[in-house]
Amino acid sequence: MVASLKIVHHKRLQSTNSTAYRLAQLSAPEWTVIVADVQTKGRGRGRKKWESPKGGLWFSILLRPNVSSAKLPLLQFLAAIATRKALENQTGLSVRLKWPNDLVLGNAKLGGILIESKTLGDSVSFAILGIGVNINQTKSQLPPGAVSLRLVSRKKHDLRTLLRAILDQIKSSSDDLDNASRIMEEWWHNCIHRPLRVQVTLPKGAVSGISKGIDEDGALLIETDGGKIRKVSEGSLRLLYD
Ligand code: BT5
Repeated sequence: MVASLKIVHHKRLQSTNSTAYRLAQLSAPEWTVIVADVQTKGRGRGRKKWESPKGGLWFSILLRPNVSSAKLPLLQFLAAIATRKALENQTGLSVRLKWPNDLVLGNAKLGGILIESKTLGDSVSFAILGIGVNINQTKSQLPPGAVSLRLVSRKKHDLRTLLRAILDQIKSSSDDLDNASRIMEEWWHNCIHRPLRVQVTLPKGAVSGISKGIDEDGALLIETDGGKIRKVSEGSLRLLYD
């Protein structure tokens, strides 16, 4: 039996992930959800900034999954497929996925997912699942390469309804964490670079080739020009159209 959702709404926060992380350390129950209308220090991976003006959906879910820390990357993929499905069901728009953590509409970035966690050896003390989706922003409120639901559907969407739909979808699929191959199959099925030519910029250097799939630990498999399969665990991916 999973606990019920507790949604805590703020007008303005630095980052919903930071607030959720602090609450987790203070023993807040899992499925506490922190939402903010505006984030003043929204974060992406590494030191990247996440633009979070009013009009988008910025929230973090506190989870205490009973899995080994090796399974944490799966949570990000599970969240991506659940968010994708909820958005598509609610809007009829075709939301797709890009490795490792992007939600994409057309060729532009609609949203992203940021997992932060505290682990004790092999076990997970808690995980913060941060999700950002551009909903009602106009073009001038979006960074280059980004899109909002409104830009494509040409209408405004109700943030609360979308939040509820995403949370319900994540909650009802959270037991699937035991089924890594199913999560990865569904993720790959909705991936925009399946199987296309890509380049992944790594912390050091870059790898290019045909993206062939994702491993159960979340790594991307790339077939390089020499025919070898390279396993890439982190980096930024772009599609190559040559
Ligand atoms: C992500 O990082 O895509 C994860 C974003 C997670 C944001 C949520 S909002 C709620 C929670 N609280 C937080 O503080 N964060 C989470 P990454 O893959 O590193 O992408 C970051 C890059 O996306 C930036 O360097 C920009 O190029 C681009 N970007 C920034 N803001 C954007 C936006 N609103 N829409 C689309 N792209 C954006």
